[in-house]
Amino acid sequence: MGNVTSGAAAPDAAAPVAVITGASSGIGAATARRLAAEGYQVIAAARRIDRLDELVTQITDTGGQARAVACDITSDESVAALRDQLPEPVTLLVNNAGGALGLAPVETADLTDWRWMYEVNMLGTARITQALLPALERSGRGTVVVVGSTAGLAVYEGGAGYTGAKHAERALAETLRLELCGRPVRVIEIDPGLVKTDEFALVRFRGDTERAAAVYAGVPDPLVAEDIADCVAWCATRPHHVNVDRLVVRPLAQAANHKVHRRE
Ligand code: 8X3
Repeated sequence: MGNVTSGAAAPDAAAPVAVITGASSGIGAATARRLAAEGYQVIAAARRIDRLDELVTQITDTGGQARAVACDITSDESVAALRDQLPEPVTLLVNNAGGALGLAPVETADLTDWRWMYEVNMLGTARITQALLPALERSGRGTVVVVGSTAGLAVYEGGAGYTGAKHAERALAETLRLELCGRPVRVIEIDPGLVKTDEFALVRFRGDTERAAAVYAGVPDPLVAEDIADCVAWCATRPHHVNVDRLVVRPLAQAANHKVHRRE
């Protein structure tokens, strides 16, 4: 897809550039707002340009710098078009785009769903990371953040497609860190547990609002998108020699993937 760019505050050339994928909602949008507040020149990337435009307006209205770029991370052409219009230096890439589809057991799961999850979580992250690595390295102080999931650390029934994709994404992040050792790009993995956002569960259950609501039912204070944005901002703003390899973050009510306290 050809990329559409819109919205811009007068750019402060000194501000470091942060590219955030999946920025049209949830964790991505919250991260865009937070990084803009931290002084980054935010490039908000996602497929839905109308949602990005709203986000950019919010950010610029509060004095931040942001630009929206329509980008589909499953497309080579779209990612190349994004790369070719980035100002430099690009110091931060937040790989947030991803998602889950379905919760069917291995016996009956639709492998088309699995293919989609591998495309958006693993290959999408790989594609844009490959494209932006030269610019990140040229900055002399690059950071790649991979927003993974606790689903990349353990498995659960019905989750093989998603946990498989998230395990793969974690392997990508770990491998990249090894390969870049000695070069000025750090790789940080943030693995959230239960985060209540508008879309994650709704997408997983294809718009079934009851099933989506049940994911969070009775859970006191699930994490929200801003909690993860806070983690991204904290990791990204450490001195560049400090590499937080992996941050696992869950709500207090979730001791492990399967161990969730719910009020009656
Ligand atoms: C979301 C966490 O537990 O729904 O990435 O797989 S879980």
